[in-house]
Amino acid sequence: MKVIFDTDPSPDDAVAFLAALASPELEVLAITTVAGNVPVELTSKNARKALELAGRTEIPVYAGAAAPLLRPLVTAEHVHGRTGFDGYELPEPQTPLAMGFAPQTIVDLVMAQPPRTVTLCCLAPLTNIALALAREPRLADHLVGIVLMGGAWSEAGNITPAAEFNFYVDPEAAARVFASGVDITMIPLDCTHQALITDERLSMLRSSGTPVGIAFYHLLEFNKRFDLAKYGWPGGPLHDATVTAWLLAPQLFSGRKVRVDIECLSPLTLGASVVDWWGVTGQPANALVLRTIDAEAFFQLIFGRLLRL
Ligand SMILES: [Ca+2]
Repeated sequence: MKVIFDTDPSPDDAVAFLAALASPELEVLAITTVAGNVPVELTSKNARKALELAGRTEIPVYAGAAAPLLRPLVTAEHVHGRTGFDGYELPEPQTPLAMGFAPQTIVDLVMAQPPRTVTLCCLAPLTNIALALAREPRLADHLVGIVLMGGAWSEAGNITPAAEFNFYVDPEAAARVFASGVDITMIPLDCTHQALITDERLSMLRSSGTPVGIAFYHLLEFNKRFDLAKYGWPGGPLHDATVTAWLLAPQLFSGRKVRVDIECLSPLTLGASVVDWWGVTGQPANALVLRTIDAEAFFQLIFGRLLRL
């Protein structure tokens, strides 16, 4: 299965695409970066740091949008530190960025492949994807689909009481993606909040003794401090890696095809994903929304793959 990862690396993003690179089932065509957790210069740097750590510098990294479609950028240094990769010192990347603007590159790479052979894996605000869909109207039909981490139903929000971070940062982009007709699998907070990085799970990484394992032990340990203080849980969620797990092992999840719309007007609930779980609107479904995950099997799968690198 051919995939492109669109990402704003913090460590959970990097786990998602590195686990994919270690998986023979998936062929990663490119990594595209966007502003989100930190500005795009830093997400582009973090993506290359992760690839260099894993010795996979043949994977091109294309930088994309520096700001949301209509709004000023909101970032999440309070979670991931100033660099987005705080907690472990990785060397400055030596690999240059690939030439090209991420949204156009997504169009070019997907349209160069046979129809319905490429899946977009979206781990960040959806700015690049909305721009790509606008640049090439045939793109939506040419994709297998989009698998994205974002939104929430019963878990409501994490950046505001009503909204999840990726949708909140660029609600207009999210709204365009959900209105595009693309086959969407949405992995919301309802699902990722079940996938907690407990000390026991984290120790898998440290005890591996590999450079990748040690680095991600420390990077995820740093994230955990914020999540522990905020939620009081035994570990923080490994949000974005659920996207890779869905592609490798969909049997670990359950969900429902429903209508999802994104709030773009209300200041109070901006970026909220309105999930019609009970079908009260009668509107056609536009996304498969996942709500449960087998967390133990998920960590065995994802950390197992990561530690192959
Ligand atoms: Ca992300």
